[in-house]
Amino acid sequence: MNQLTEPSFSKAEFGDNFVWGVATAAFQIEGAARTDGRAPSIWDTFCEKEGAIADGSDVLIACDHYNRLEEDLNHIAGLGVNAYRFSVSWSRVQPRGDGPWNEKGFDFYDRLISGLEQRGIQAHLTLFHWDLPQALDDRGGWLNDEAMDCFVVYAQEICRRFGHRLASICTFNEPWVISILGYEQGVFAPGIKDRSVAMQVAHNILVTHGRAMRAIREVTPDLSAGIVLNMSPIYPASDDPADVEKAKIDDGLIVRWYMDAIYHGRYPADVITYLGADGPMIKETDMTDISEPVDFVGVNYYTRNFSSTGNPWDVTSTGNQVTDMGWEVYPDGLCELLCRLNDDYNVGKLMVTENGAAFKDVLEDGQINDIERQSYIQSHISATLEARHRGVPVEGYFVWSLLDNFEWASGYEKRFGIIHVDYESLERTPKASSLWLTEYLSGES
Ligand code: GCO
Repeated sequence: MNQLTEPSFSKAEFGDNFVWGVATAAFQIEGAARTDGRAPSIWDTFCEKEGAIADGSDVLIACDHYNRLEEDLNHIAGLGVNAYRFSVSWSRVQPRGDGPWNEKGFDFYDRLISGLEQRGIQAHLTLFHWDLPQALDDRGGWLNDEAMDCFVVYAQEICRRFGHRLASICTFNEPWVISILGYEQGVFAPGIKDRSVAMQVAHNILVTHGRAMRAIREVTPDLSAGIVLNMSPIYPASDDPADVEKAKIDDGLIVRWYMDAIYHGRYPADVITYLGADGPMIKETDMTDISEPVDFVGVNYYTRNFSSTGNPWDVTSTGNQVTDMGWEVYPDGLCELLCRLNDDYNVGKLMVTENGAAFKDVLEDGQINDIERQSYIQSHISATLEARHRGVPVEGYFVWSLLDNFEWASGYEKRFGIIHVDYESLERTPKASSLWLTEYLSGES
């Protein structure tokens, strides 16, 4: 099962304009959490909460990317990718989430974008990858209209300064994770456990997204702008009608809630009924705001899911490989998902904005032979190509992630990087998967 399979695809088949990238997020790699005027985000606060992070870690240093920018840019360029997806730490450029801008924070992203330009690499910027300024959360966060207005101002300022230098901009990364893991399950910041709050946050984020889209277009009408969603195909765990129904609702909560709202301007009726009193309060203009047209949807795909009303699904039962996160390796799910999004929503353009895997790496004689990660990436590139063959306009693929990094509630225990990070010395060591990617992208594989 863990054998490296020969890639059944060639880079040439993707064409010359295909976007090949690696992805990161500010909070997970930058470190320098208290440097040059950056203020805390809700994730800094969450790290201080007893038991919230598996290894009790924080991001005071993380990968120290803030101080090792040039070295990391050289690693990105060395891979041979033509694109880099990164996020901006809002509280670095605007410590309180409103009020004064922090020029030192902007300087960092200016140097980052300049470094990409010098190396001929496209910059794909994400405005919000979960690190809401703590000062805004103190005033009610996503439940407060104020934070929503502040985000629009922040989006415009980023566009004013950097918009003309970007290949794309994304408003929010994974609103499902933000709302459900952060406000219903409470396992991510800010650690709230209330479904009605979670659904209101999910709604408010979509409204904010739509308003920000409009604001971005005012400043930078030619910039490709969209949103990034985490999605998986959901299957019932058995033929039992209760499982079938649950799978339908779970699909509604993770895929249709966002896609129906953005593309059709309404929430799925079955999910609204299911939520009952926990459904969000929707103001008159909200759905029009949410359905502001997007230029692309970014898809973050890692695995598929099974829904069950009984015992939780046993991930080993399919016999497929399982990653260190406990996620089944199922590349066909990516092709299936991309085809379904195209069929159901007629999306103009899709990009796979995150795809990758955590495995336990062994550093031996200065090398990491991460054959399982390499195979994972190959099989998902292959699935992406299959979707293109089936007519789906998927125009980019980004590996998650450039570096091993702070994996949220798992701390530093899970490694997703194609470049290894030694958290003592902060030394970077390219893993076999990254060497393979370089060879593949050079067209010689
Ligand atoms: C995501 C997250 C990443 C995670 C990755 C692995 O967007 O889901 O953006 O930050 O590290 O998904 O769990």
